[in-house]
Amino acid sequence: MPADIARLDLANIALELQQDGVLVATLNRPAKRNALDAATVEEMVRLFDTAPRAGVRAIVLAAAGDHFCAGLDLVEHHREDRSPADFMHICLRWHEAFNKMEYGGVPVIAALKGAVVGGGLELASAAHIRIADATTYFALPEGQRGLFTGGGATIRVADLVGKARMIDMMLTGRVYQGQEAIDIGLAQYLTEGSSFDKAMELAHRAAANLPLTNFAICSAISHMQNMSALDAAYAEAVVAGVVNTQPAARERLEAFANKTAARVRPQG
Ligand code: 1HE
Repeated sequence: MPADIARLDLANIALELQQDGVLVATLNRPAKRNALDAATVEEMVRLFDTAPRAGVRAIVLAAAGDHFCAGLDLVEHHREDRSPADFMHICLRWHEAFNKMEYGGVPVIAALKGAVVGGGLELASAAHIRIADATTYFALPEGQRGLFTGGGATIRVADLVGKARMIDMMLTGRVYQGQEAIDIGLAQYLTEGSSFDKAMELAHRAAANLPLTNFAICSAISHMQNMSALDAAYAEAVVAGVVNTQPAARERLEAFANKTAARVRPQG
């Protein structure tokens, strides 16, 4: 394991680095259904800050126990009895972690199971690929708890499912699961077996791409969504100028030119 990753020494997220640079990061508070306390969010800030510079080529975000993540640690929140300013700063740290995740340039693939609710859905929505299994369900119970989303749902969940569905989820506590969750955009894959196995398969596939290409895919697209179409087109040209002329791509282009590279074919 690269020294920078080993040095992280996280208590609530277990790390395992595989040979091809796929890092398995497992939320590891199953007794608390992986609820996000302030300490875990700080660990995520450090992890997603470090991984892009440590040669990590893809991250599988997994969870111990039956549930991916129960969202904000409500017990801690109750105990701390935070002021508005305190909780604003907590939310800013969630944004720091999730922005580093979404914009960091390393593919993050979330292996979802059980509850993906509240802040757990905010976390999942910052991943680049979400995989659900038969046990996975999505909800925003903040409305029922007397709370509001604070970890980016108004941006990312609304982006995935649309404003109207997000408002309905919050007003009524509506739960989405199975094929319907896929159909509305909460996840891109629904597996019959384990979402973790599928996440590993996709992570290994993504890790075989050139890192600079993945950097562009996993940061430029998100940045460009925040720009005007005019600015995004300009930025796209600049990014493509750098990525599409990288020396490491020449081998792949040569393989296509001399007909040794795989062709794109329909599946099955
Ligand atoms: C927790 C949390 C939590 C469980 N904070 N401790 N999120 C929610 O409203 C979800 C709240 N949680 C639940 O609805 C359920 O716990 C689950 C559906 C996730 C799991 O149910 P279950 O029956 O497996 O577990 P449980 O018996 O409810 O909980 C087991 C333990 O996990 C228990 O602790 P224990 O010490 O009594 O054993 C629970 O207290 C603990 N636990 N969920 C703290 N969320 C930036 S703003 C974001 C806004 C939000 O995310 S609001 C939160 C939405």
